[in-house]
Amino acid sequence: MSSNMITLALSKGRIFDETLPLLAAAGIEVLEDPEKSRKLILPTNQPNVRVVLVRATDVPTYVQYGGADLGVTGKDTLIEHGGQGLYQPLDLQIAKCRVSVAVRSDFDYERAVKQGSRLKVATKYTSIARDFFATKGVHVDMVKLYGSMELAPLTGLADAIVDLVSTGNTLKANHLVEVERIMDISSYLVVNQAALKLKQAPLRRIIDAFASAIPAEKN
Ligand code: PRT
Ligand code: MG
Repeated sequence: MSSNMITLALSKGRIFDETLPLLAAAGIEVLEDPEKSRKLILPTNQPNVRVVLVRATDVPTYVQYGGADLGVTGKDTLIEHGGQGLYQPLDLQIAKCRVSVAVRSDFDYERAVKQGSRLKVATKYTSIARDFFATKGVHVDMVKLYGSMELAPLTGLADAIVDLVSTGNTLKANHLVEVERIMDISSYLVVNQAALKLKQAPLRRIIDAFASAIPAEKN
């Protein structure tokens, strides 16, 4: 990789889509559509800027170890990763959702929590879930999953799930109800700390352009 090349790590889907307007504000246009191309490295209109496509959960890792100079990642993913080696200059206010506790509509969550019995929790977000239930003083047996958390309470794998909720339609479709809201989530710009020193000017230009293009908070 040439030393003046800037590599941005993005995941396909909502993060890629919602980052495009921010890139446009920096004068950067991605030249290929990730939904149509099988390429993992996408060129841009700027010869020294490229985009690498990685799994959402791998974005912080790529940036931490310098596989990418910067990336866009959900706060959920960032918390689970730990954030080591990452400069987090901007809350981009995109890909918004929340982390919540959900249970089957026929499960008495309040009672289970009050009784002090152990709660079986299935989640991909073990770190967020552990912290949350520890603060509440609720003992949990954690079941780590990598997807389709909604299935866990329906099959008896768990009493509760900790998962991302946006519209709530997925919960509703699976007869689950949101019983606690743990935190609000949005996506952050993360930058490799060494890259920020070595490629300060071009990275600062991108960070500043992103900052100027962050969607206004709507209330
Ligand atoms: O999908 P894949 O397994 O490849 O990876 P991923 O799920 O890690 O990535 P992706 O692209 O789905 O999500 C990337 C980031 O987008 C997450 O880390 C969040 O920060 C953010 N985000 C925002 C969301 C949602 N909104 C969201 N709704 N991520 C996931 N969802 C899920 C939610 O868990 C539910 O299962 O989408 C489903 C639909 O949500 P409802 O409530 O609108 O029905
Ligand atoms: Mg997903």
